[in-house]
Amino acid sequence: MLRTHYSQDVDTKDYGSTVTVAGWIEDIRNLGGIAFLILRDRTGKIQVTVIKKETPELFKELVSLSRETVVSITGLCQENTQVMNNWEILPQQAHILSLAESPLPLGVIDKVGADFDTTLDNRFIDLRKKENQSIFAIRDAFLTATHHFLHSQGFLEIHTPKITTTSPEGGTEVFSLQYFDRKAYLVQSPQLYKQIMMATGFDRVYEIAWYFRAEEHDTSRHLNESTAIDLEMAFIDNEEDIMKMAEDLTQYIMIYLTTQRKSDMDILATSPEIPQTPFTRITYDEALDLIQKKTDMTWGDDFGTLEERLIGETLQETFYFITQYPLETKPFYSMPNGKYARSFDLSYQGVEIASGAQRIHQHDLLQKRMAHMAMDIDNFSEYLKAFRYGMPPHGGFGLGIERFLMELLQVGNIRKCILFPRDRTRLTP
Ligand code: AMO
Repeated sequence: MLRTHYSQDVDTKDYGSTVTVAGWIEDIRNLGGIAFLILRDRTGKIQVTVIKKETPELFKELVSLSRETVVSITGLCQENTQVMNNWEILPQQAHILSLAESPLPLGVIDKVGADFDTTLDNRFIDLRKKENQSIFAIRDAFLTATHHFLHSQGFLEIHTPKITTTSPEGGTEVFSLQYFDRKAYLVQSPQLYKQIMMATGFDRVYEIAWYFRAEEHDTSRHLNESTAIDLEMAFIDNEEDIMKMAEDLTQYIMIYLTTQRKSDMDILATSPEIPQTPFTRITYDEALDLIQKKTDMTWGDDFGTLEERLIGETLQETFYFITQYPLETKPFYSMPNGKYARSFDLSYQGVEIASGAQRIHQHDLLQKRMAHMAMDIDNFSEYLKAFRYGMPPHGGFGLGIERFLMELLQVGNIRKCILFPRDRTRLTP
């Protein structure tokens, strides 16, 4: 293999021997008789020191290269406590693997930042920046932690269809598409399928899911294509069982990230605290009381971004649940409890990162709720069928991966936490 993982593969035993390394030329400092090339790969950077009088041809070739050119360099690995990593390479041979055009559409180490659209337009370069590499290393660890934890709790990972004929989370916010001679939609969430799975006997399932939502929002916390941890579990007593799973998962993820990804957290200058469980729970009514004087919201309205922030600021808690929402603010599948739903939202620093509920598992009640909400029941016949032949009590939640990361890493915009964001105006790259 061509590439050497610098910081992982080279150590003191290599001092004095010939090694081959490969990567992107981040910077070239030519001082006339000596030049320093900074070479970068996923694991870090190294210095290549080229001395004109020792290798004149190579010197000429290397100093003429453009930034971000990909090279492979073979040379002597030499100890030098003056440089990063305490060693450098004195090159004997170089291969230009891919010459970068100049000027770059986006700099990797430039001090002057480009505007946000330019960074997203040139995402393949933007992702070379170490802060961005850290975001996605943390995202990867976030998913690893999720898999560990949920498997330890007996969950089975599933994949459900993304092309469908129904829209569980509200009728208008769907992307439609032509499916041969029929009209179909991209799913807003795996909601209906993860519930159908509860009728199969797989009583604990989860999916790293895609959400496709044709919402017109153009905010720093909404995407039109986002991902989530979606889980569903059966034989629950009530929504409290689901909240317990959500807080335990969250705590596990936070412990995992702060131990396994400490260096990436440091790069992003964040050091989150491990939350204690149980998280604070306040009801919708209590939350409304807290902010009553600061908002003109009335009972039955859903909390918006502003209200969520106000509640967060007033409560002074990192993670907390808001429970018992008015039934009419929640989707048809939420289990009623008088005029409330057995539902909850999980907030992180005043931003909703997850929502969940105990679901209605009784066929007739479900049909009644759908009729009450003026839904086209025929359209949901396949879903409803799963409730007629043995459906245990169940519930679950969906936790937005980008929302969680955005709050955890305090990056200010959700688009930074997904590789190629899709928003109101952005469909490329
Ligand atoms: P909900 O619609 O609240 O619930 O979504 C769950 C979580 O997904 C994230 N999320 C989004 N993130 C970025 N951009 C968006 N447009 C977006 N929409 C949602 C949020 C949110 O808390 N089926 C239910 C979940 C369940 O009850 O199991 C659902 O989809 O973090």
